[in-house]
Amino acid sequence: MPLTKLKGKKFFVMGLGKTGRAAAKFLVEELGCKVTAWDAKPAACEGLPSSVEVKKPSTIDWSEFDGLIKSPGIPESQEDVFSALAAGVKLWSDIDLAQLRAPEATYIAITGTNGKSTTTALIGHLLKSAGLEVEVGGNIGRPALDMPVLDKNGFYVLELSSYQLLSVNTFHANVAVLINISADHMERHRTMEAYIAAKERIFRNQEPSDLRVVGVDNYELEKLAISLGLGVRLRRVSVTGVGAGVTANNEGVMFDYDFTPPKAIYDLSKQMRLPGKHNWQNVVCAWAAVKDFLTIEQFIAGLESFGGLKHRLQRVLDHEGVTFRNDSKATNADATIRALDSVEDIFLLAGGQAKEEGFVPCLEHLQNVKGIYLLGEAEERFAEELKNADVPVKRCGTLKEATTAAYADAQKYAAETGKNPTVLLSPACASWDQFDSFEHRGNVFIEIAYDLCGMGQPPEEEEE
Ligand code: UMA
Repeated sequence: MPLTKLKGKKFFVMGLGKTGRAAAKFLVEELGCKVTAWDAKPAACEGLPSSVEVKKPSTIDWSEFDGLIKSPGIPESQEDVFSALAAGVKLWSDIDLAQLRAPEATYIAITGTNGKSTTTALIGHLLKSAGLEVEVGGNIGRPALDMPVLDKNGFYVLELSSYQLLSVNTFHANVAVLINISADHMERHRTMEAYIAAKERIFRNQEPSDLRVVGVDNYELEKLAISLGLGVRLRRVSVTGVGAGVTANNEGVMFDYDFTPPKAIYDLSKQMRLPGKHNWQNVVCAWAAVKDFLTIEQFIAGLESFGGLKHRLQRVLDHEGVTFRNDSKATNADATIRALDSVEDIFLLAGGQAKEEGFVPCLEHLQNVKGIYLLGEAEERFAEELKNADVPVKRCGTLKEATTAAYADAQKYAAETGKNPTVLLSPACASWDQFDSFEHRGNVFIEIAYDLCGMGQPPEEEEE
């Protein structure tokens, strides 16, 4: 459908976070639409283009409207959304509009429960480092309509959440990647079947010649891969030895079975930026997604120059045999388990504002942990949960105290064993008791690490 068909139409924009603001601006400035908008927070309604009318959705006559764009976080079952849809107003996602605006570019869309930001950033980096024109956005933090328009030579690499996928309408991915699936966002989707159905929408509107990349290590996704049918382009990927087109084995060696005999592409155990099996799954998915556009040499060069994502097992610095890693994004036990299973000789900083499950799920994953340093509101609860663990636990109160104590013990351990221990911030907690956000907590940790090692101020990070 040409975008011109939407020119001058009447749209309601519900929720004025990043997505809603970018959409309102685009509709007014580029399509000359009449836009009415609303956000439950009064401050969010400020600073919009002057022609935008701000009006509460419950007071709206929906028969006057042609289209609705809502923030991904607002559920389809919300009363106002329901009223609009019942009145025949068409729901659009910003992803649909972004593609209608730049229809000739190539779209690589990535979803999954875990690792989708890393995979998205990695795919973007691989293509960029091969000299291609690339924009990276979506759930990773940059609304699709904030990205510049690319022509037929350009690539959009979009992380899509289940929330965003529920609203896509005309969007069509040239390459769609579904990495993995496990229960998440159940308060919104209610059942696992509904959650998988939302994720499956990434394949919506694809032509048989478009590419589907599916991580078949989950039984549910193996079933889904089969249901995509014969005669479509499908690359199955695995890191658990399941027969697939692209795999990594237990030692981290990537194989591509499209070659005869299967070709060993790269030994992932040799790179330190993306450690652990869960990251290997991201890399294998990335290769499956980009291998039509890059040579193996370009892929390896890009992989080796990828800095990793900030706050996700980020390697901060190495000093006198001790490594500091920032995994501040690990705001729940599941995420911390992934870190604990990926790194050796760990001096772990944990605690903050605890989630329902507390630290308990991590207790069976402490084999690589040499000491635990607790901080924040969760300190007492975590200390109690850890009382029978076979690991020394120190209560430190603050991130600074915890990092200082962990570093001192890690230095001692390095000197005694000759090994390379890691001071790992992977808190299994939200940050809001002592910090503004997980990003803030991670940045403070980086500063403390640099300070402790006498290395001055950390360098400005280049965002992928
Ligand atoms: N609001 C209402 N009425 C409601 C509910 C919300 O008016 O009933 C308002 C809120 O006051 C707020 C706005 O709607 O001002 C929604 O803000 P938001 O932060 O939810 O949305 P955006 O700023 O547009 O951010 C969204 C994604 N957020 C969500 O899906 C919740 C961002 O993903 C994404 O980066 C951004 O679009 C750009 O595409 C964040 C996220 O948490 C990182 N995603 C979830 C996840 O990764 O698990 C899905």
